[in-house]
Amino acid sequence: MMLVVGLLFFSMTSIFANVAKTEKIKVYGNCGMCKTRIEKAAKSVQGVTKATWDSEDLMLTVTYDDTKTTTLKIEKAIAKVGHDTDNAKATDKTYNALPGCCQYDRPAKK
Ligand SMILES: [Cu+2]
Repeated sequence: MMLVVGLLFFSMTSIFANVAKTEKIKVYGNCGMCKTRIEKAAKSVQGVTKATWDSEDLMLTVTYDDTKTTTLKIEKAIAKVGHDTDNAKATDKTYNALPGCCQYDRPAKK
């Protein structure tokens, strides 16, 4: 009986452990408009439940289901709307199309 309960508990915790993962991703941007754009892009990714970007330290705190998406997918979605991350870069065209106040200093290209 103890073994069954133990096994059940173990399998339940391992399921829950996969449901929501919270990570911080560096996203380059400037202002409140950037914040809205970045958070909207992150939340448009399937599996993302929460996304909050801080314009002070440029960190996006994102909560997602890691069976549905990865941080790289989220970073690519953000790069698509014009914001660089350490693993995904926006195209020059997308970057240049951003409003002037949003044209943040880009990290040096590797
Ligand atoms: Cu902006």
